[in-house]
Amino acid sequence: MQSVTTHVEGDVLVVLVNNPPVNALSWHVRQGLKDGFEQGLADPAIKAIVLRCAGQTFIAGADITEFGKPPQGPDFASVLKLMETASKPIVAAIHGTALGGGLETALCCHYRVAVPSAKLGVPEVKLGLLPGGGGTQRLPRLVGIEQAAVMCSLGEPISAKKALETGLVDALASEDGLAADAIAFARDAIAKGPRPTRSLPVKGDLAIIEKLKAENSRKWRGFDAPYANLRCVEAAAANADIDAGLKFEREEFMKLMTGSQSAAQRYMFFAERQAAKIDGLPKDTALRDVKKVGVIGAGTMGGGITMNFLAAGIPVTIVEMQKDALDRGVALIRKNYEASAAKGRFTQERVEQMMGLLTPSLSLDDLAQCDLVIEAVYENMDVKKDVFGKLDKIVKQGAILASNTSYLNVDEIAAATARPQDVLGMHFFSPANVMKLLEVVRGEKTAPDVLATAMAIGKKIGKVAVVAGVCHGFIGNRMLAQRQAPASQLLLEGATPQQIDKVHTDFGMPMGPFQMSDLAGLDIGWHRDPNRIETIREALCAAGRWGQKTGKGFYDYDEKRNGTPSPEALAIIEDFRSKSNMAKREITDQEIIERTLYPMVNEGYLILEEGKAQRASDIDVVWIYGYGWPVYRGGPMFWGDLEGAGKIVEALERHGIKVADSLKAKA
Ligand code: 3H9
Repeated sequence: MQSVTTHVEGDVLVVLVNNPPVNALSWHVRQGLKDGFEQGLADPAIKAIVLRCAGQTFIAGADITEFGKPPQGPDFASVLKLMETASKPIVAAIHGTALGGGLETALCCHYRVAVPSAKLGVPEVKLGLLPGGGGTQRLPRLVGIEQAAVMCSLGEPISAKKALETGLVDALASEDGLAADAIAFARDAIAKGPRPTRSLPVKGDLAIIEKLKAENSRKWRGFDAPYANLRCVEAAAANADIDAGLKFEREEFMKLMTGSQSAAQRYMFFAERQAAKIDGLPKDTALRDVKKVGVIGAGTMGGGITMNFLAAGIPVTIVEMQKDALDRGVALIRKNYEASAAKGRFTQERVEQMMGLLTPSLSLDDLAQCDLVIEAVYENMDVKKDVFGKLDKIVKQGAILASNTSYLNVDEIAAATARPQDVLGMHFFSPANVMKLLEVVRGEKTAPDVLATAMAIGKKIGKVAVVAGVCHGFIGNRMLAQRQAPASQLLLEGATPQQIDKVHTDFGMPMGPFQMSDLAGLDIGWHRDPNRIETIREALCAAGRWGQKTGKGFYDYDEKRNGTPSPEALAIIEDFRSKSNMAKREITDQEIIERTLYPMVNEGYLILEEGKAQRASDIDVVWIYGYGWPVYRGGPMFWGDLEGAGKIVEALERHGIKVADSLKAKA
């Protein structure tokens, strides 16, 4: 199959790209475009050219799989130049998503028409890049500095309607008549002639640049690409000569392209898509129908889980044992939705629509007709087994029974039913309506179609779902334990919570181990006996320092929950240390990395050795979407490779930590 074909419609040549799945600009597409446009320009009977795409979408960008490989075919810039300087008008006919290099190709056409459902954008920043095909220079000429700065630095696409308002497209075509409408537009353009974007002046106000930096300072912490995008937009304003701006853009693009941040973000793009694939499962495995969901538990987790399904238009029956707990849970769901509506995220009508899909209940019997039931009760094996035993008797055959357990053995839970093939774990992360990660825990007896259905449901409710095997804490929490335990040990040896947390936040994590403990609550799992003190955590709990909820934990908190170092907590730690006869010593930041992050990498290797994760990149997806590992570092496994297996093994052995065989083999 040829990826670019041409056909003549009277005096118009149509250049048609057909490179499934997303019409990426692979080398053979660039070659085809060059040949197609040259053909049109050389033929005196052709007066105008239309560029259109077959399939789902207009060109969705450069072919990311080609990055870093030896170049083939004509380079992108030369194809763009051929188009922009063409002597005959070229019209881009846009449907689906014109993204990145795709939109840049459209910008080098002289006119653009789009169907109303189309979306247009430059998402390169999400890959740690910038639109390096002239996007940062041509967008400010067409849509102005403000709109261009927003599009380049945030990477969100805009609708065709907005594109029309801003001048990015010249006309809207009818949804089903793009081919004919674009040809008609091209015929009209013959008289007007070509209108190269490069010939337009840059308009707009640079004040937007500082505004964007101020508004996004938290979100962009540690990232290079948003700032590089803004520098290029500034260069567009500073250089009336577009070629000078293009040269600057090229230099900035190459810096990002060859750096580790973009390598990590591009890796994550594919890792996320790979995670959806289940090894050994035929692609055409028939899924079970999930039209009605049950959630047991209306606490923070149950409520958050419920919100995902309501937002996806799936009715939920939520069950609690006590009326006041049920009422509280339902009221909280409403309050959360109303807070979002107040911020303008959606309308009050939508709030009512979603709440209309919710059925509160005090009886498990009301779950009988559900296709999927998710249990989110207290984290205790006996309680869970009791719930599953009851569900087995109540819920219709063929339904999927899932536990939201974060640590417990899913096989043991499944054994409480007579249908273990229908049981698995669906582990959401708190807050469950916000966090994107879903660990789907495959039990020993989980049926393939049950697993596939849970993964598909995850996608439907906007999660990134990852398959995990049964083990204590699955992928994420199992690795987390390898960070938290040595962090506590480092306190005993002389580090402060602030020092350890700062190493982690400087690394790019949203919070460090002790900030996280304070958020979760230090009293979780505490025996509640203030006279029994065997750990620093127990000493803090005994002093009423239970974390953020009591206004004090490892840190002191104000009413807005801002934490500051706590002299009292430090004194408690000092006291515990001297009672433990531990000598205090200087701990370096490097030692903190070696003892809290390297063991996580090591644990990742063990998880793979035991087959509890399908692939290393799945582990990285878990850490990026479940725990806020900085995406520009690509997850612990990717980062471990960058650090070097040899360096990690040497450090782990120096600290007396047992090293996974597969990590050792890599060193
Ligand atoms: C760029 O353009 C740089 C230039 O500015 C400068 C150059 C000098 N390349 O997401 P899906 C694959 S950077 C290669 O599941 P959807 C994807 O891996 C690029 N492959 O579909 C998947 O493969 P598989 C700027 C790509 O319908 C399959 O296509 N552009 C590319 O949910 C289906 O993808 C972007 O960043 C690609 N560019 O969403 C846009 N894109 O089936 C990136 C996708 O084997 N793409 N694949 O797993 C997207 O955002 C979404 O794919 C899109 C479709 C919205 C288009």
